[in-house]
Amino acid sequence: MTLKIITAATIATMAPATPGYGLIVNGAIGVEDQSIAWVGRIDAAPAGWRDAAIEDCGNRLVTPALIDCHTHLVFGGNRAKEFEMRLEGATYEEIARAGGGIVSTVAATRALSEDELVEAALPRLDALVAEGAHTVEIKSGYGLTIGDELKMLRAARRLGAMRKVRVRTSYLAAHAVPAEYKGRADAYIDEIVLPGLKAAHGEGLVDAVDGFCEGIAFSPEQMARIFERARGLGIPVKLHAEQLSNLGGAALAASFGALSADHLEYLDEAGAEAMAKSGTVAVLLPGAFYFLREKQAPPVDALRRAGVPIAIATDCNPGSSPLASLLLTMNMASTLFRLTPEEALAGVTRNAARALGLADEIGTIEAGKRAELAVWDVGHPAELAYRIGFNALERVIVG
Ligand code: DI6
Ligand code: FE
Repeated sequence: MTLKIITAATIATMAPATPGYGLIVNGAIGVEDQSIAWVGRIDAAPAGWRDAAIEDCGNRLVTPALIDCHTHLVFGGNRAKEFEMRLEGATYEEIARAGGGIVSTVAATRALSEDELVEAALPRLDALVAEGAHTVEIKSGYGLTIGDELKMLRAARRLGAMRKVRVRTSYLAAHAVPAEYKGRADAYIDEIVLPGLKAAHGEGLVDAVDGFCEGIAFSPEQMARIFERARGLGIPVKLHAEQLSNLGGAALAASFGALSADHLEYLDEAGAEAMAKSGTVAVLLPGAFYFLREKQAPPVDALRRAGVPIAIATDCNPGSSPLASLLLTMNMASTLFRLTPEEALAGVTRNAARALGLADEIGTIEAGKRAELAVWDVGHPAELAYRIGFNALERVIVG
């Protein structure tokens, strides 16, 4: 049994019971066998810990290691060309309807082998890790055949083994209707999405089932069919909902006890209340809002009033959010969505853990959680959301 004490000038525990960041000045974290045994002031270390080894983080801030709970990190190619088209006046939806958009990344992703997908995604993962991320969710959804969806999920799992990060996978075959099924979304669901889910689940590749509920993608009725199947297999669900219009996707997700509903720019009061009732986390994605120059911000006040936990994530993807920085995501959440720096930090720690079904394991610095910590060269946690293009990470401590 190894006992270790980690000390720092300030610890932001993000514990829900403590107001604010759960700050402890001259703080210490007792770690036993990879887990947090106690947290408190160094001068209050429990008896029995007098001889523990001490790792002193000095005059720094310690937070929970960061969590990116919504990414499409695995894909082929990029969409810089489309970015140029948008600058010449085309909209995201127009490009999607003209056969660009998600479907063009599908062609580029199908063309790559599993090895090549891993190689393409690794620099993006490394960018997240360099800013203190230790848990990253990765979705499929650019394969859209059973084989290519499985290939993406296997690549995602391999990324987790190549770096010291926990990767959680989401099956997102209901991301777009591929060209070969144009106008036949229901057949695509029956012939690809549902059998692909069974195959991916059988290989242990699915931690959650996701979908894109939107006019350019799948209807709530179609998503419900997929969620029924997920429920039958005992897999939790989440949903891209209310990003470009309000189809009631969040309420649908909530009716299936979804872990999260994501985007939510067009969410209404009733949707927020449904999410609160089911404990569904709102995952806000300021990178996509910024990059698509959306005008309608998500209803943050309605979410607060209803008591919906708010997470934020990069949505790292080639089309709507080519963003691989959680620190910039925090800054954007504050500047664009008016989240407080404290809400932004909770959004990439405590609430992001909950959006992945990992709230019992990670996301706060509390007894019983795993010791996964980020050490920052800053004096106060508000500095993390405040700076732009500046990485104050000193190190990550795991276990
Ligand atoms: N919503 C998004 O913002 C991304 N996927 C989704 O369902 C966009 C993905 C892409 O454009 O490639
Ligand atoms: Fe997304």
